[in-house]
Amino acid sequence: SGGTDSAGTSGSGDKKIVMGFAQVGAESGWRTANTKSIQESAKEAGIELKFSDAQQKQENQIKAIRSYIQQKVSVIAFSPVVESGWDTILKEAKNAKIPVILTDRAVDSPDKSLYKTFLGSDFVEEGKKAGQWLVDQYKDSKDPVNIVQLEGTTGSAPANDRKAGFEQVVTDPKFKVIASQTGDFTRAKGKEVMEAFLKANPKIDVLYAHNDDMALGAIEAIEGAGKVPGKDIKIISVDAVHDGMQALADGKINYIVECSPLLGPQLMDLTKKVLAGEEVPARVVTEETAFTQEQAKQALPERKY
Ligand code: GYE
Repeated sequence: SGGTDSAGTSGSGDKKIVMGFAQVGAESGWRTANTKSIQESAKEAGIELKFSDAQQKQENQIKAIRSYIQQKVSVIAFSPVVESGWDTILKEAKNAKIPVILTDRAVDSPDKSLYKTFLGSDFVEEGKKAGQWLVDQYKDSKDPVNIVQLEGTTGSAPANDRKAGFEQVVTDPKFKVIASQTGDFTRAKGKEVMEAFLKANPKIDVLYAHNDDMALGAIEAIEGAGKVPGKDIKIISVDAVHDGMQALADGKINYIVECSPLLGPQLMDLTKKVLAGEEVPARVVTEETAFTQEQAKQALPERKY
């Protein structure tokens, strides 16, 4: 290819690429699969990976990114835990001439020159798919439908967008969101918040959980309250990780919108292109589907996460 890449070496690939990756945490099955995908694909691509887990705290992610800048890595990739508050650290990376690639979650910085590209799902679309299933499911009913919502991490792109997409589609006034609270994308919190919802609300028809893990925690709460998940309370969630798909096949969840965590190979590919000075699209959207209970039974044996 020739030319000079940002690390100042010839483009022939003789200098090792070092990636600093600032992960959100290990909050869910999705995240575990995502981390594995990134680690495995870095190895396969011959990219040296420096990896940090921020335990869902923005300040830890900022610290990790700052340390990657000091270590003069070739590229920084990260999944921003929340959307806001990244401009300063992104400017520091830009001043140090280290390209940044966003994966999985977006930032709301108006200055798009602060990062090279954003690879990940369309979370609004996911919320719409979840809502559409609900609308279709209740299309012949005139009775009110009481919905509770378990939101993802407050301020995160998937929580904001999955909520917004759902609201865009679920517009009929018979649908009532009677309670909505964050469960921080974890099983433990999903269970705890669902227990509180059940205590406060005698009639809950539907649970919309922003990820499978919160739905799985909520299932424990529902069973603990003597109700049947998937029947007494219909459940919709997002991700389609293995345990979620199993619960769907078992009839405890009714519908799951897929969100793929397998972003590693595309991330390594984009990294090599960026460092070679090639043009990359500003936005790369992951391809996804959704599953009913019957489809989950069929898909389960082949699932990779
Ligand atoms: O849906 C959830 C995880 O950002 C898409 O984060 C990701 C979300 C995923 O904790 O399970």
